[in-house]
Formats: sequence, C-alpha cells, structure tokens
Amino acid sequence: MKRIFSGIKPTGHLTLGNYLGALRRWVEVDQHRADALFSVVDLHALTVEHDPARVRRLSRQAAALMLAAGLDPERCTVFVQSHVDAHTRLSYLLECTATDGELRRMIQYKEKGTRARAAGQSVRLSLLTYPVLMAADILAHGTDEVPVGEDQTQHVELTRDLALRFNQRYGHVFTVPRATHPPVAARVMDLQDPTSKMGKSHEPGNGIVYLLDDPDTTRKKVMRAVTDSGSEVRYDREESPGVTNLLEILAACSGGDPAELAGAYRSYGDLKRDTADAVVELLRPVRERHAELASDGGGYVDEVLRAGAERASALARPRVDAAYAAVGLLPAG
Ligand code: ATP
Ligand code: LTN
Repeated sequence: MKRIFSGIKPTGHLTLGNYLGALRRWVEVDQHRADALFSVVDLHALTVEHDPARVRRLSRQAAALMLAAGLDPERCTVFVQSHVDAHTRLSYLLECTATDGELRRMIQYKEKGTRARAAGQSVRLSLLTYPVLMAADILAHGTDEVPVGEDQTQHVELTRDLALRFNQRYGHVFTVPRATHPPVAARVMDLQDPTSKMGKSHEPGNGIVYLLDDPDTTRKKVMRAVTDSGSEVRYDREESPGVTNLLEILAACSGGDPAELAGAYRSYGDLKRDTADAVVELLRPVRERHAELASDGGGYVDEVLRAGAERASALARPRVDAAYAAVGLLPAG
C-alpha cells in the first residue's frame, strides 16, 4: 500500500490556503487511498521567533482542525512531530548528506530570512536547515507521496535528491517520494495582495481567510478582495491576479474549472458574491465540528495524538535504525 506523509506548522491560525492547498485533499482523497500520516510539525515552528505558549495553543488547535476537517484516526495517523524522536534523529544524518549551497538556494529560506532581517531579527540557523528536517519527516516514514501546496515543491525536490544521494552512497534505505498538488488552488494568494501567497504567519489582515473566521468576517474579506483594473472577468495569473485567485478559490469550492467559470461572469461583484458564499459554506462544517471538539476540553484530540505518536514511532524506528547502520554507526546493543 502506498504511504503518504504531510504536515502543517503551528505558526499561525490555519488559513483557506492551507485548507484548499493541502488539508482538504488529505481528508477527501489521501486518507482513503493510502496508509497516510499527517503531522503537526511543531519543530518547524521554532525556526522563526515564537512565543512558547502560542505554539502550544496553535499545535492543539491545528490538530483539532485537522480532525474537524475530517481526518479520521481510524483511517490515518495524526500526530505531533516532536513526539516522534525519529525525525530529529534522521535529520542529523541528512545534514551530513545535504550541502550548505543546496540549502541556501531554498526560496523559502531567502524570503523568510529577508523578512526576519527587515524586522531587525536575527536569522536562526534552523531556518536554513529546516528543509533537511522536512526531508527527515518524509523519509523516516518510507513515504511515496507528499500532498502539499505548490510552495513546497522545491523542498520535496530536495528531499528526493537527498534520498537518492544517500541510497547511492550507503545502499538502498529510502523510498524516493514525489510531491502531489490539488488540481486547482495549489497556491491561494492573499486577497489584498494577489501576487503574494496567503500565509498563516503573515501579518493578519483582510487578505487572509482563517478557517475559524466567522461567516460574516469571511464574507467581508472576500467581498473586499483586491481585483484588477478593468472589468472583464479573465483567468490569467499574470494580467489578472486578483480575479484569477477568486476564480481558483471558487473552482476549488464548487468543483468547477476556473477558466470555464470566468466565461460565466460579467462583473467582479457577482464573482465575489458567489465566491464568498462558496467559501462560507465550505468552511461551515469545519468550524462547527471544531467547536464540538473544543467543547470536550481537548481530551479526544490528546488521545488521538498519543495513539498517533505511538504508531508513527513504531513505523519510523526500523528505517532510521537502518540508516544509522548504513552510514557506519555502531548499533547500540
Ligand atoms: P507559514 O506562513 O508559517 O509559512 P503556511 O501558511 O505556508 O505557513 P504551512 O504549515 O507551511 O503553512 O503549510 C501547510 C500546507 O499548506 C503545505 O502543504 C502548504 O503547501 C500548504 N499551503 C500553505 N499556504 C498555502 C496557500 N496559500 N495555497 C495553497 N497551499 C498552501
Ligand atoms: N515545510 C512545510 C511543512 C512541512 C511538511 C513536512 C510538509 C514540514 N514537514 C513534511 C510535508 C511533509 C511547509 O512549510 N508547509
């Protein structure tokens, strides 16, 4: 059976981008067709300045939202990355496989590093090495497929390179994974700045729809989305990024094709109204189930995470042990 692995960082409240680009596919497709593991990758949240209490709160909330969105612990494994030692254990071996040049080329490192410096903050070394930990997350579990948004393509490519290099040097230990993306909305853009990605760690504002926003707020954000000069509804990322973003979101919500949908609209107002309705209805059940889960004080979520960590640890340990042996480290006994 195919193995699938993916993760979400507790760096902010989950957004519509996280949902359309990743989580929704995990729920609707991936958990039904493979042995799938989904992780709150909390160690990755420490690569930028963070508040410990907030990371703790957001980790619980991310796990609860993953379950509220429909991940079923009977079908897949849901766990917190830091509960499974294999990830950091393997990360070190992969740091001995990757080169510093490779990591300095990562777009996310360049972007986030620039942002941190501009804010007068130092850049943590872990921001540079973070794609190696991500590779370890993936490779520790013998992953075949990594369902992610488009922004993660480069990191999964690096993971493939590291797996191939390691296997070539030390013998076959790792499966070489590939990234999969949703057919539309693999890169949801900020509604106020449709040339930049909707990111959960960005400064909150009207451009970001959070899964837990109430329907009125969601509607207002979509209705206020920046569109383009002109009035023709065109599906064209370069020339019409704002409208194209709305078309992608609407298509993802309604199961349509964004280019075809463009032909059905005469005005931006109608497009916004339909998109707002579609987003509100799509997120309604997730918000409702999240409220139910939150009302039991988190006991159910904690139990799912405990069982998930146990299964994930058992799954990863033999492969990471094999990697340790392959590079020439003595077995512990
Ligand atoms: P951060 O702002 O801290 O970088 P993020 O919002 O990019 O966070 P992650 O936790 O890094 O979110 O990503 C979880 C998953 O959601 C990944 O598969 C990522 O590709 C996907 N994703 C994140 N933002 C978007 C987006 N705007 N459009 C589509 N997919 C997205
Ligand atoms: N780097 C990813 C989060 C992430 C991930 C993973 C995704 C960490 N480990 C393993 C897929 C598989 C991000 O920034 N979205």
